[in-house]
Amino acid sequence: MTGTTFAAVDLGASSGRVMAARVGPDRLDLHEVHRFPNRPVRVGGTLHWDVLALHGGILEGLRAAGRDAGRLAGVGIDSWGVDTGRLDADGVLLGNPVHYRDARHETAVPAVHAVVPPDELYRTTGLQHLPFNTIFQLAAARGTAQLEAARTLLLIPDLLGYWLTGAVGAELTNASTTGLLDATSRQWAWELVDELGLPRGLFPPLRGPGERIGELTAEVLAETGLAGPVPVTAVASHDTASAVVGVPASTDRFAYISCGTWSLVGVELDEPVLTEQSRRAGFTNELGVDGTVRYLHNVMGLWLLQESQRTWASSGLTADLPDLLAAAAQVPVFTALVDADDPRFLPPGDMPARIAQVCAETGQVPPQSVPATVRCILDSLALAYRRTVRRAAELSGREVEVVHLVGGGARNALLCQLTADACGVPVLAGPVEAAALGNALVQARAAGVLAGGLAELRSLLCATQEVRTYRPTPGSGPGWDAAEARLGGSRA
Ligand code: ADP
Ligand code: LRH
Repeated sequence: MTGTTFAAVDLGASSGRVMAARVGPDRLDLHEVHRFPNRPVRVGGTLHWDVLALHGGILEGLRAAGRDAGRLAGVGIDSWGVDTGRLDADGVLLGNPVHYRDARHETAVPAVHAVVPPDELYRTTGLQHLPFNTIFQLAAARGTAQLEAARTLLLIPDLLGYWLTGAVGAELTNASTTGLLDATSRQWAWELVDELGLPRGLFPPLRGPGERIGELTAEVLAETGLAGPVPVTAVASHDTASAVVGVPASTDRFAYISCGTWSLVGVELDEPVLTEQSRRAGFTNELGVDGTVRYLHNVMGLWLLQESQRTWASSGLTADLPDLLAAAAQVPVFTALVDADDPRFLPPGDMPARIAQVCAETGQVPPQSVPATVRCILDSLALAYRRTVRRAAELSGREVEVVHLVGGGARNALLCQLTADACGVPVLAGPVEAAALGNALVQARAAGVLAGGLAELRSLLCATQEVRTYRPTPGSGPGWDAAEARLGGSRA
């Protein structure tokens, strides 16, 4: 059977990958042609993304995809949200984009809230308060020479798409992570932009997932050895939005956990939920494809484990993941629990020490070993997933009978089983590369290779992708009820 090959570029906080996706009406195969680390760099006291290295990784990946497929029918890029590059009047990037984990962003929160109170912000933008939302990043940069010189603001996939095509724009699903998009009209929130004293000209025209951005420039064709023309499509450029497209759901009564560096936990809706209750519960209304709303909450995610591994490796302790998980499986459940969403876990640094400190503060004996710390992280994540899935269902009125867990975390069998036990419903784990699959599906539909809505795209996923089912362990429910009550007491 034949198929058409698209390059899906998916940039996560821990690594970037270029996938060659072969797509046809009955076919969807993904082949990883290049993976490269995404390492933030601290310089001059500021944590940056190495965006030129990411561009270099994309070029290398496109070259490999071309070698693999012969001819590429298109390219699409998705990445993490909120962060931006700024172009000057000549269209040149002004400095490296600052990482959302840099501490400077949150310094601007009080100033923004003094102009627009949090409840008003939520009614307009529907975004969970995170101290690094673009709105706060821009406020923190006010008065800097860089922002004065900036003429165009580009989210990361839009910046990389600009380097591939020369065309500027702001893709909608990712624009919905900025805190500057109106969740109801789905346009830039101009009143908010004016109130914050930001120049309207910074914000490029919006484009929807599936719209054509342009074609690879002659320079990119020469660098990659690809034969032109190669169209570049705006996919759901927020990685979480692509991952939600990539959920192999066969019912609309599902919740999802996009489980990578972050765990994005929620449901898919047709309309935003902009109530005060929803704001207080920390739920976001990001946009998805085909007019959907991703009603979700950011759980701190496998960052807790990644950053612990980094700490252990730097002190010479074993940080090999399969070994750590096997050892953690031997530690009894609920030995120590933390609120995974504690904001103190957000910045880079010694994670095991922070976890130990939070345990001590909440009257628990801190984990006494590396496996016990891993177990504390996994139990705490599963508990956060349970709380969030249940709250999302309550606040949105959407029934949930199954949880789809996609992303790198789907490889973590212990976490998947704990999630099924904690949530009390089956967990369907996989695909690991849901974001790249969602990226490829949106491109294929835009190119006319596939037709239909999300249900049709997902039925292709159901027919082609492997999924592993984890059922709740009989009798495990009461333990999780008690754990929730125990943690509830220690939550602020
Ligand atoms: P991101 O897109 O945010 O960079 P990924 O979706 O690639 O994240 O997920 C990365 C995470 O997946 C890792 O931090 C790790 O915890 C988990 N993971 C990857 N491979 C495995 C594995 N073989 N076993 C268990 N967990 C894994
Ligand atoms: C996940 C993600 C998440 C954002 C965060 C900054 O990669 O895009 O949806 O909140 O990164």
